[in-house]
Amino acid sequence: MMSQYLNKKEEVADALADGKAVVALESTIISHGMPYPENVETALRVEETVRKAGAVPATIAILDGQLCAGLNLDQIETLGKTGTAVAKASRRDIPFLLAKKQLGATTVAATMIIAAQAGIELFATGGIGGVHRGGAENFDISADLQELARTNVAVVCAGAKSILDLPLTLEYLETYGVPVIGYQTREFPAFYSRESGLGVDYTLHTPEEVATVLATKWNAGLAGGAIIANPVPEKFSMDATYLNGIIEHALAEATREKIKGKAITPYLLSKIKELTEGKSLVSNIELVLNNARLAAEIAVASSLLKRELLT
Ligand code: PSU
Ligand code: MN
Repeated sequence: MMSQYLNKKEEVADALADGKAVVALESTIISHGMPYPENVETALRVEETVRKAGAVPATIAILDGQLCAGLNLDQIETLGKTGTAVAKASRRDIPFLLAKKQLGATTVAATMIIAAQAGIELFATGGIGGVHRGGAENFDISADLQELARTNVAVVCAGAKSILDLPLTLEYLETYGVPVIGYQTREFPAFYSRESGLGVDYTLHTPEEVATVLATKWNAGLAGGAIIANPVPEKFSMDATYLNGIIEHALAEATREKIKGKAITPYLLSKIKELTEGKSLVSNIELVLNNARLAAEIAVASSLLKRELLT
């Protein structure tokens, strides 16, 4: 459902009205996921990658009391420069930020909500939130998972980081009926590494195949999103054992410093970057670009499919 707060950038509105391919992009990754200026540079490269693959990018954020689908350069720059001082906005935060006309960087969950209102079906990001380690006791389960269960947007990601409990995350997604598609892989990728040792139920090999399955899901009246898990390119894949050591270290520091709730994911991301001496940032950037390209290719295939069905 569209709300009175929705503001589609003209280019995005035009593309959607013409049935052209559009890809949604999140903004928490800009303000909380990477340091300045790499965050702004990456956000712009991601938009450029989407364009090169034939789709229109719509970076999403909350600004001036509006749910914005599509940002201009100044707005992206503001999000990147303000960094973690921007409110990290998930579903529960949206009404406060709108009412108070405050700046909000949207998580996967909030980006899905706004994308769905705008009529955008494809969304590219780095990694999704999930069930945190110890989740069975501390109940720290990202709102991203509930959103995937209810909102009709497909998320292209490189899996999830092993800062999370990946087996529990996959169990949760199964319970809530969220399809997890491995793109040219039988394994659920672990963000920085191509492998996690965990399988996916379905493997698809082309953007057209993915577009067909997504259209079939929604045409069959099955509400909710889907995950298209696209492994980091081989060249930028990091050694899982090395990373697990780093992650254990980062988690121990988070516990010592009593970091909890919405602060834990950004804290761990910056700790990992510090402990890998910046190497994790390089693979983070490359996997986001890789996901943006695939999301655009799927969006193009979806738009062709809809045209064929119309003619
Ligand atoms: N995982 C990453 N990078 C990120 C995030 C997650 O590898 O930037 C961000 C995304 O915006 C995701 C959010 O939606 O963190 C999840 O936060 P939480 O675990 O608090 O729900
Ligand atoms: Mn949480």
